[in-house]
Amino acid sequence: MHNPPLPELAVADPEIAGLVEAEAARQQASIRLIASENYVSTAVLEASGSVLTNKYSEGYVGRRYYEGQQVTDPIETLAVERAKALFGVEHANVQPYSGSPANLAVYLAFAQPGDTVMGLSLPMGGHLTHGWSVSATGKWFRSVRYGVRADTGRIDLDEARDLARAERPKIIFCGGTAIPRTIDFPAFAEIAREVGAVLVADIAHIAGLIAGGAHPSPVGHAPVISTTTHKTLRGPRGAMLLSDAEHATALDKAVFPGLQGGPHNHTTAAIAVALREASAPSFRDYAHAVVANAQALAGALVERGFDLVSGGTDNHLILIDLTGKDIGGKPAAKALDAAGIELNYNAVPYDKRKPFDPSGVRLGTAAITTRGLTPAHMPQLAGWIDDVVKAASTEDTAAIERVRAQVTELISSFPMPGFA
Ligand code: DSN
Repeated sequence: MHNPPLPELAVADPEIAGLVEAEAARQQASIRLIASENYVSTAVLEASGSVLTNKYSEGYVGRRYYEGQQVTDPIETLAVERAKALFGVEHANVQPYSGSPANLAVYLAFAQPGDTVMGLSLPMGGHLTHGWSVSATGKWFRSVRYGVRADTGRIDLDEARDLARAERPKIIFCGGTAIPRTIDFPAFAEIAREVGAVLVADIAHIAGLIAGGAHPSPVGHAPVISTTTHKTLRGPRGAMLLSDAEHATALDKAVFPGLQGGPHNHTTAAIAVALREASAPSFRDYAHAVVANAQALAGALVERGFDLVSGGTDNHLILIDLTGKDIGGKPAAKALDAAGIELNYNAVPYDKRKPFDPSGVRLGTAAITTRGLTPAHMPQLAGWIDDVVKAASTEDTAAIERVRAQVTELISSFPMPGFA
C-alpha cells in the first residue's frame, strides 16, 4: 500500500488512486537500476504532498510579489541554507523546476542567442541541454561538442582543450548522464580559465555522491553548479543552481523572472527535507555504499563477459555495450523489464546503431542501495542480467519468467520507502 496512504483519493478518484497504488506496488516489486532514479523517504513524500502546493510565491525570500509568505519564506530559507552548508557554496537557488530549466537559466544568465557553448556530446554521455541539436540549447546557441576517447571510453580532455581554444565558448558544461568515471573538475577549470568561459558543472547524477564524500566536489573549480535533486541526492523531482557570490545575481534573475513564475513550494520543502537527510552521517555511508555496489556489479558483469564502457565505474553508473552479445539495447532492456529488472537502453560512445535502437544499456545502483542490497547480491544480479540477455536473444520467455520469480522473491525482503 502507498505510504502515506491515500484514503481520500480512493474515494474521490478511484481510477487515479488505483493507478498510484499499482505504481507503488510495481516499484516495490522491481529491481530498479535506472541510473537517474531513487526512492525518496516517506518524510520527503509527505512534504511533497502537502498544502504548500496551494501557495504562489513569485520572487525570492523577503521580496515576493504575493502576500502570505509568513511560512513559505522560512521554508525556502531552510532549503537554501541547507544546500549552501551541504555543498559548501556561497549561493543556492532552489527554485528551478527541474534539471533542464536549471540549465536553461545558465544560458540566459551567461550567454546571448547565437553565442558558442561547449558540452559533452549526447551520445558520448552528455545531456540534451548541453547543446545537443534537437534541444533549444542546440538550436539557439552555436554548440560545439567534445567526446570520449575511443580507446579508453573516458572524456577526452585534450580534445576538449583544443576545441575550447579554437572555438572560445562562453559557457563550458562538464558532467552528463552516462559518465561512469570521475569528472576531472580541476582540468575543466583550467580549460575554462584559459579561454575565459564560465565553467558549469552539471552534477545531476552525482550530487548525492558529492554530498556524501564519494566523488570529488566541483566547488572551487566550477563557479556555477547545476543539479537535479532526485537522483543520487534522493530528494523530490526538482533542481538547484549553486554558485559563488559573483555569479549569484545573474542566476537568480535568470530563474525568476527570466524563465519561471512561482516556485513549487511543496517541492522546496521536500528538497529541504532531503538536504537535511543528506547531511546526516548515514548519508555518507549510503553514498559510499552506492559506489561499492556499482563496482561490485561492474566486476560481476565483466566476469560474465559483458563489455563495459571504460571497463568499469568510479561512481553509481555502468554503461554496457551489448555489441558483442548480438542484441540491441532496446530488446535487452525490454526483456529485463519483463524479468523485473528495470533499466534504460542507451547509446554507447561511437554507437553504430540509431538513438531509438542503440547498442547499450545504462545501469545505476542508487535505488537498489536505498533498498538495502549490498555487494554480496551483485554476482546474483549480474547472473540474472546475463540469463535474461541470453534469453532475449533466443526469445526464451520461460527463462525470463524464471528470473522474474527469483527477482520478486529477493526484492520483497527489502522494503521500499513509500510502501507499507
Ligand atoms: N533523464 C535524465 C537521466 O536519465 O539521466 C537526464 O535528464
